[in-house]
Amino acid sequence: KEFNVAVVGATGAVGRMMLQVLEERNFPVKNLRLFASERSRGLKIPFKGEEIEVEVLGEQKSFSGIDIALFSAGASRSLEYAPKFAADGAVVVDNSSAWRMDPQVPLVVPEVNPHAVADYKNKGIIANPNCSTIQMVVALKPLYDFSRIKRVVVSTYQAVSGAGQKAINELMDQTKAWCKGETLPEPQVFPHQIAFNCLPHIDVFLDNGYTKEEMKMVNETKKIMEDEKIGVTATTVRVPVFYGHAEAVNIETEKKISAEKARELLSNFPGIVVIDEPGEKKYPLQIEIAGRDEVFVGRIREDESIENGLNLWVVADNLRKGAATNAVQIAELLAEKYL
Ligand code: A2P
Ligand code: 11C
Repeated sequence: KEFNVAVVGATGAVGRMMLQVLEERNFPVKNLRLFASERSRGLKIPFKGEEIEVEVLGEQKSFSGIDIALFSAGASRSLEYAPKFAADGAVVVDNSSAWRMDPQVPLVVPEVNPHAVADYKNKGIIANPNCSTIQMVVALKPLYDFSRIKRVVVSTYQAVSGAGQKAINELMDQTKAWCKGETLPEPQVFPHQIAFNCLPHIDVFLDNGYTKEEMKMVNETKKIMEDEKIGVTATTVRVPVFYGHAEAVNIETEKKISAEKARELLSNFPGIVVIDEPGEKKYPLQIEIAGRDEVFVGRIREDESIENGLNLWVVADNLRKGAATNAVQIAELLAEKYL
């Protein structure tokens, strides 16, 4: 069976990766439609040897005939258009934050809660979690299945590509100017210089002093793990890396999990690759895992300051497993089991 697929935000960093992943995984696409803004009018994007012209979102009378629509064009477009696509018969897999906490909308990481996909029937929408949440819950799941996790303390080291194509260009332009000894261009995307700097500020600040990115990690983790009681506290940091988010994750479990047991549980879990030979200088690195679809875990240690604790270093490609690959995996589940 083949499906009519749409990608909304097809010209963006995630949208382009969605097209690449659909092609790589040979998703059964019958017809493909691409949507972006007025800025991309007339642009043609290659897919499986064909050139497909981008449509300007909003100029269509209806969206009928689309089976699956992958959205990554920002939350306001998702809020407005996901219900329209769904009303016209598509199932929307939405990469924005717009629908994630809607109790009617499933929030899915296929390795963790694939059964939740069935709830697409409520609104015709499935939400793809935030990139930093996705890679963390994949690493938590095999440990959680062995012993309930009571609390997670996470600090992130997030790539600029998480903030889109303009952010990638900003790090590039600042770095080039610095290398030439020129005055750095003024930041447009980030609140301060990102080249050679780390910013403890991703997305906007909320009333509780945390950023929205930090609270996404807290709230989305509870929903995906289906455990409102997991305590999660996060500090999210933007670092001058192009691709791949890294996370230092501290976990407190109910039962003791030795480092050796954790290594075994993580190694046997689909979608995880353990790289943990510190004596050989082997641990997951952003520049090495960029372009891969798995979640990489290393530096697996027992936390000696508490009875049942572990420390992990978790790295994944934020545009792939953190966004496009996870969305395409959800589309695969839909195609195989539901549509
Ligand atoms: P466009 O390239 O035409 O602006 P990124 O996160 O990499 O910046 O990408 C954002 C994506 O969302 C792009 O494909 C962008 O299209 C799309 N987008 C942004 N604003 C709109 C809009 N008003 N209507 C449709 N697509 C939009
Ligand atoms: C970042 N995690 O790295 C963000 C990007 O809610 O989908 C993704 C924002 C989101 O900047």
